[in-house]
Amino acid sequence: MATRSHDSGRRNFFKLTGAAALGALGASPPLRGGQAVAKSSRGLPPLKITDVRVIVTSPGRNYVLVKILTSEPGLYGVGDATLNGRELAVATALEKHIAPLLIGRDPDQIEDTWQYLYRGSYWRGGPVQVTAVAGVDLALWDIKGKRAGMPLYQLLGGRTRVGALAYTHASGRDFVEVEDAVRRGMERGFKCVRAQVAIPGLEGTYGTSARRKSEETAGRVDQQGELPETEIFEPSPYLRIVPKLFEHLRAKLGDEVELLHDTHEKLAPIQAARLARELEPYHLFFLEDLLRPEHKESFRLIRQHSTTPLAMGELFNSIWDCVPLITEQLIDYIRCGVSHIGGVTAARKVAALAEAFQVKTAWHGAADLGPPVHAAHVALDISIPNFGVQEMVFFPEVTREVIPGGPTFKDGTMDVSDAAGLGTDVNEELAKKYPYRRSYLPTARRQDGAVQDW
Ligand code: CS2
Ligand code: MG
Repeated sequence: MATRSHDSGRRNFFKLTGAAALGALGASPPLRGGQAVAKSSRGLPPLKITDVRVIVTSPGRNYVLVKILTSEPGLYGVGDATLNGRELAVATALEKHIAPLLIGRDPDQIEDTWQYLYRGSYWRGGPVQVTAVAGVDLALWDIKGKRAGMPLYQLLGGRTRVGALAYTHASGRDFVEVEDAVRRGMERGFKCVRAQVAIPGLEGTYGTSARRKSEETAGRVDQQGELPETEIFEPSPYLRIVPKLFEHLRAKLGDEVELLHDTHEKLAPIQAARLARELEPYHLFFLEDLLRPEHKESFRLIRQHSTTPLAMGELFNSIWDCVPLITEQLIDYIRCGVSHIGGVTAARKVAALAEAFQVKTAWHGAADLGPPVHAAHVALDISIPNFGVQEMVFFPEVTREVIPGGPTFKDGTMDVSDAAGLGTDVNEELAKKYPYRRSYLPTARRQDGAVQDW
């Protein structure tokens, strides 16, 4: 019975390779005769995750940060896992469900950890789980960069450009206010400006704050109420006013400045097709989030009627959400937020998929994504071939004190330093001074009371 001895030999082989595989993947193999398989890369000692701290703080607005500590004294990584209006759901997922899985793991095994957390949870996907995984992923890339003594963009393949073209926000209660705000953005060096105008007669319009001048709100998601404010939206007045806004801006500002607009998921497919076509004469850089994320197939209808460049994706939570729009080239810019798509590990795959279909990146860079995410955005932007444009915000001083570091802005472009890792950090002591405050994004309804996407 040769096979049997062979069988026992084969069984031993699989047992041995299994243990070795486990060892290699950061989960410490059962000790055999007291000898664990020591693993080192480039002579670096094996590393273990020793602690995971979830920091919920509110310097200016709520943020959730993940600090991963390792067995190497002083070596830690910081990631951001902020999900506006659902911060504590993500923090709890991290503290109660994910952190216990990380202790003892090898932080070097970023891809395996991503797969383990995403697929290993069986119930996969969705903004809460994916944002939690992204927070861990960002912290692990931060650690790997510090370990390698390299900034993230170098780990991702080095520079493909000197800086990332950035855009800012301009908004106003009327055309003149928006025009002035765009001019202020241009005076600050921006070559690309997103323009939003209030809809007369309607209570609150996305991207426009009745109370403040636009750049004070630039990127800032107004510190929202303890309970959601309700805005009223009607598509007809919106569809009438937006083309007129861009007609006014082109007449006053000329064609040099690149203009963008965010419809914020508010229209039905044929309304979106009409708006995209009526904006054609004003050559927008892109028109963003025309439809709800559930209506991806309806982008075909918009493409049939218009050549206005389209951007979509900040509500996507996985590369699989992006596949149909990218592979059918139904959009020109993919707009995921790195912390909402699953971190650097997921975002670089989205960028690679997009490259193959001539789709560019325009990562979602609003103020409710923390500085570590913005640092990751720019590291990707300056190291991929298919970068399009980067949304940016100026974080208030209080935020930068608690979460120091992050991209810089000069002459219309963003860049990151050569600090190892993400180049951002968290001041845990200072963070305690700004306790979490429950706050909700606004909601929206039609005039007849029906729920409308905000
Ligand atoms: C917006 C965001 O910047 C954008 O493109 O869509 O400001 C968005 O409204 C917020 O991030 C929602 O939390
Ligand atoms: Mg948007």
